[in-house]
Amino acid sequence: MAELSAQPEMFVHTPSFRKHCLLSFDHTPVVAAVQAAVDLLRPTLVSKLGIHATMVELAALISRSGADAQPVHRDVGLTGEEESEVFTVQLILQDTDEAMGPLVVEPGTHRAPLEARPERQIALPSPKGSLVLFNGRLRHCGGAHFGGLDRVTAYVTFMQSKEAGP
Ligand SMILES: O=C(O)CCC(=O)C(=O)O
Repeated sequence: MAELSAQPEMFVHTPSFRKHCLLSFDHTPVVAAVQAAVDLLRPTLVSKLGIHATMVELAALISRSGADAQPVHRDVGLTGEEESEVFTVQLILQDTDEAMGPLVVEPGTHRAPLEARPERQIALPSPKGSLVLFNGRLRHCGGAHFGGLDRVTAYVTFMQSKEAGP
């Protein structure tokens, strides 16, 4: 498989010990795995985003021992103004335990006003092959990587098309 080449730091929060790599056709096995994940989740994605949703990012994210937790953030809905719905499908490419800094989410915050204080955070350690689907308005972050193997995920993000509607 082609070597993954890191993108400029602007693509990832807290870039130290993290690499963000846009995926291309050179990365056939990963792209095929993401395609299979999307096929599986297609009914849900279509119900949330409509049939005309567009893919806005296809990438891999690698975090290494030493990576700090990212600031908790939303991918969209930052202003409180109405924005297109966005969903991300994350594919976990190897067994990921708590120490490897899995995705951390604040459940329900995709529906909460921006100023609301979240009630709880949960980390999502996951076995290889797991899929995580989340709303881009959800408050989340990559956790701190305290040691062990690199954590590698691939993900694809889709955005509702405003013109066509759901
Ligand atoms: O590490 C993760 O799973 C999430 C990463 C993330 O939210 C980001 O880089 O914006």
